[in-house]
Formats: sequence, structure tokens, C-alpha cells
Amino acid sequence: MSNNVAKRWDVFCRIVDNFGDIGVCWRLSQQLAQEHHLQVRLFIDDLTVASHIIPALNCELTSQVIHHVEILTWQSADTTHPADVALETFSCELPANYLAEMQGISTWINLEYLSAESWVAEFHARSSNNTKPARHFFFPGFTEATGGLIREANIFQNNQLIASQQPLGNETLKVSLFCYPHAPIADLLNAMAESNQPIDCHVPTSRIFPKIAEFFHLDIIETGSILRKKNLTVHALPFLSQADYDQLLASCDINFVRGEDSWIRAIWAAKPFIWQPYLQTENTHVTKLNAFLDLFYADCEGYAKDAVYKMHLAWVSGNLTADIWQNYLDALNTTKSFTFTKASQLATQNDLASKLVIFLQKVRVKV
Ligand code: TRH
Repeated sequence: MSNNVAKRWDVFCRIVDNFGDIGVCWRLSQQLAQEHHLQVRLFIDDLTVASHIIPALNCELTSQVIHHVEILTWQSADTTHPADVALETFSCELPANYLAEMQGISTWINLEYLSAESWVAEFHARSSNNTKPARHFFFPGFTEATGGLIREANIFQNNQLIASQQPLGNETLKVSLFCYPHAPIADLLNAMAESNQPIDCHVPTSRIFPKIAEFFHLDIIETGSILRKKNLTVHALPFLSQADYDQLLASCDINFVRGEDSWIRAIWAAKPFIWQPYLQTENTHVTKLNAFLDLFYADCEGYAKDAVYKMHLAWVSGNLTADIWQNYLDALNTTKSFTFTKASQLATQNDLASKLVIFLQKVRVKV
């Protein structure tokens, strides 16, 4: 069968942990529907968790349309009409009955996790013919030879606009904090309190609230609380919508981010950021971190580069000193202009959704 037109896309999302899986799937599904005018169905295995990322979601419904995407439960995977493209995300394993109906109809793509490691370019766009239909592997990445990064058409410009609206001449540093609870959070809060300039730290609700409560000798922290110690003021925020979270990142001077999706959002915010990779066995997350630092900061000036590396390695190793933080702040002006330049360069590359669509046109000559 020869057919280049792949209009109907099914995206499969299994929520393994936290919000990254659904965060990526929801963002990508909306982009495919709204920017590429495709008919997108998003199958989700856990609507309750997903409703944190898709606030309009009604968990009682097995099918609903939100922002031009049809959202269905995993159980309702329509096996009689598989789509032109079945996008399996993060090797989540397509439902067996759906898979059985795909032959001759669907192109099967597995979207992999993001990594800056050099092997990604080599493995991107490879296919395995051991399955029926063939399975194609799509690797996001930071270079042209990879599947690219998720980036909505206007996000970079929108973020610049938000950044330009921030008050000038304010000596208070605005920081956002989103990280895993095993990070040295008390060390960071202490270092911020001891910094030589005032810091406003904005913390959206997450599993780190108990750590912050402990630092301030409180039992719990409520959303809306404002907590102070020396030069540090912590603002406890609700868990934000993805759009509001983007706005927060764009308005801050430094962003602490984690996992996969918030990491990329920090890049499009184009402000200095500290990334905490998802913890993996055998220190794989440190390998991933170093690969990213080497790629992103390759051309950064020596002392700023050194400060960025030391800050990241202290943050992932669980042992952060006030000196490392102050050193990072001292290099902030250089890191700021460097981050902006680098993010601007990355924003000129083709984005992941566009690359997926182009890739589909190439592989879908024969199904
Ligand atoms: O939540 P994460 O840790 O997600 C993931 C998953 O754990 C996944 O299993 C793992 O493999 C992957 O990391 C590497 O971090 P991430 O990817 O940053 O996802 C968080 C999402 O939550 C992202 O879409 C941004 C969004 N978010 C909001 O919408 N509002 C908020 O207030 C915050 C803090 C985040």
C-alpha cells in the first residue's frame, strides 16, 4: 500500500512516575493537533494523575475532546480503527489487541526519552523489522541529526516578551524551584539565606514541600505561605498550569528544573537554569547530566562554565555548600547572556513535532 498522508495519529501514554510522561504527551498531542492540523487521539492509562497536567479533564469520561485532542482511556483503545500513526511513548507497550490490528494500516513509532549523549544521533530513526508492523525509533535530541526538542511555534518569542516585562533595577533575584526531594534542598535554602543579595524563591507545590517545612521548623506548608530567613523569602505556590509554569520560568532569573519536560521549558525560558536529571541506577543520570553540560556549555567562558558545572554536580551529588552557590551567583551575568545565546540557537532548529511529521512522510511510503 502506498500512502503518504498520515492524518490520524494515536498517542499512547502510560504514566510511570510523576508528571513528565503525561507532560510531554499532552504538549506534543496539542501541538500535532493545533500546529499540524492532525486528528489526534491521546490514550492515557491514569486520568487522575493526568488531571494535574490537564486541569479540564473529567476523570469520569472515557472519551472527551480538549484543545482539539480527543482524550481516551487506555482501556478504550479502538482496535477496529487503528490510526495512520501509532505513537508509542517511552516504550510504554501498545495494547496487544490494538497492535494486532495495525498491520497494513498504521505506522508504528516509539518516541524515546531525551538525552544529550552522542549515541542518540546514531540510533535516531532506526527501524526494527522484527515486529509487525516495523517499529521506528524516534530519539529527541539537541543536534540536527536527532529528533529535536519539543517547542511550540511561539514559545520562545512569548517568553522573551514576558522576560522584557520584568521590573528593571531590582536587586532581588527571582528563582523558581522544582526538583526531586532527594536534592540537597536544606543546603540550597541555607545558601540562599546567606547569599549577598535578597532572593525570592518561588516553589510550585510538589513533594518537596515537607523538606521546606522542615527547614523553617514547620509541620506543613500551605499554598500561599511566605516564609523568610535572612536574605531568603520562599513563596509557596499551587501546582501551576503548564502555561503558567512557562510564565514563571520566563520571569525568573534562575530556574531549578528536573526530569524531561521542565528541563526543556527552562531552555525556552532562556534564563540560567540548574537541571536535576531523573535518578537512575548505576549513576546513569550523572552520565546524562555530564553529556548535557558538555554539549550545552561547550563554548561558555571558563569561570562561568566552572561555576555551572560545580553547581550542577553539587546539586545531583546531594552536597551543596554556600560557596558553590555564591560562586554560581557571581558568574550569573555571563551565564545569563550565554544561556540566551545558546537557547536562541537551539530555537532555530526544527522542533520535535515538525520532525516527527517529516519523518512520517519518509517512512510511510510502504506500510
Ligand atoms: O515530573 P517529572 O519528574 O517527570 C518525569 C517522570 O518522572 C518520568 O517518569 C521520567 O522518566 C522523566 O521525568 C525523566 O519532571 P518533568 O519531566 O519536568 O515533568 C513535570 C511536568 O509538570 C512538566 O510538564 C511541567 C509540569 N509542571 C506544571 O505543569 N506545573 C508546575 O507547577 C510544575 C512545577 C510543573
